[in-house]
Amino acid sequence: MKKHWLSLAIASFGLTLIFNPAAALADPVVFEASGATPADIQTTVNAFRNFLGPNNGVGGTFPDGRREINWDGVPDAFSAPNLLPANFFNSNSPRGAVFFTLGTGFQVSANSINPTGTPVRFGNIHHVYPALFSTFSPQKLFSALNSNITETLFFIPGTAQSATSTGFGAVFTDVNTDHSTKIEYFDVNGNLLFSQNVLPGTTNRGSLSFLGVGFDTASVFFVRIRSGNRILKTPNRDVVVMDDFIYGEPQALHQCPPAATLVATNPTYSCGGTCWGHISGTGLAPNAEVDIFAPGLIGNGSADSNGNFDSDVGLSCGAGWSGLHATSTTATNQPIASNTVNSPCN
Ligand SMILES: [Ca+2]
Ligand SMILES: [Ca+2]
Repeated sequence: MKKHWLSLAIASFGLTLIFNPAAALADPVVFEASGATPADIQTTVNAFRNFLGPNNGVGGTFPDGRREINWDGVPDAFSAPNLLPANFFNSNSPRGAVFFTLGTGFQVSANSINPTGTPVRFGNIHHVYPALFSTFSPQKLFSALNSNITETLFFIPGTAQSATSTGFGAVFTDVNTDHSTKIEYFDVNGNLLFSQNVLPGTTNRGSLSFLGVGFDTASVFFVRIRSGNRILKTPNRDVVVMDDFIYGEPQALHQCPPAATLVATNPTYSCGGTCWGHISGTGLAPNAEVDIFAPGLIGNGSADSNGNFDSDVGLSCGAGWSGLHATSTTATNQPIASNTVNSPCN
C-alpha cells in the first residue's frame, strides 16, 4: 500500500498535523493467453487460479478461494441435445453461478458415449463444429443458444443470496478475430468495471484462448460474455463456444456493517521534534472523510474502501499539545466522534 504524506502548518500555534490518506484501488489484473493446445494456455490459467486462491470448494461457502466449472460432469439428461438449466450450478451442483442469455437457453455438448448418440462438440447443431472446436477439459463445452451473449450472476452457493466475486475467467475455443469475443465486468450498481477482448487463437481451427481478470476486492456482481460475433448455427466466422469458467468464491453482498469505532491515542514516540499520536477507525462509511482536530488546527483524511482508517498524527512537540480527537461517519451514516487525548509530550 502506497503512503502519501501531507502536512498542514498552523501558524497561530506553530503545530503541524500529518496523516496518511487511504491508497487508491489497484487496477484489475489481466490474465490472457491463446494457442493451439491446452498446454499453450495452462500456465496462464494456473496463474489466474493462484490469484483467486487455492480453495476450489464444492458446496458450502468460503471467505476466499475460487470455483470452477468445466461442464464435464453435467449428466446426459442436461447435455446435448437437451438444455442445461440456467441454475444448474447453483442448484444441482451448487457453485454460486446462475446464467442468463438473450437467447433461448444453454447447452452443454455431449460426451463421446451417450444414450442418444448425439455428436460431440456441438456436432448436433452443425456437422462441422467438432472440427472447429476443441476442449481444454475433455470432453464437454458450453454455449448459449440463439444468442452470443451469456451473463453470469453470482450467489452464495446453493442459496438465493446475491454475491460478488474477485474475478472471472473463461476458456474459449475457435476465436478467429480480434474483436469477436469479450468479457465485461460490472459492479452491483451496473457500472462497467472493466472490458477486455479475448485473444484470437493461433490456428485456423480448434484453437484455445483464455481471459481472466482479477480485482483486489470482491467487486464483480455480474459478467457479460460475448462469445463470437454470431449465434451457434452455422460455421461462419466467427462462431465461438466456451469451456472452463473460473471465478472467485462468491462473497455475500449484504453483510451487516461492522460495529464502528473511532479512537484517538496518545503519542507513543517522538522524533525530530514531532510527537506522534494516532487515530484509528473501523466500520466507517467506505472512503469516509475523517476530520482530525487539535486546538487551533484541523486536518482530514479518508477511510479506505472497507471503512477502515489508520493514521499516525504528528504534532510539534515544542509547544506541547492537547485535545487531539477526530470525527467521521459510520457505515450506517451515523456521525461518530473519537475520544480526546491530551499529550504530556514536550
Ligand atoms: Ca470441458
Ligand atoms: Ca471461430
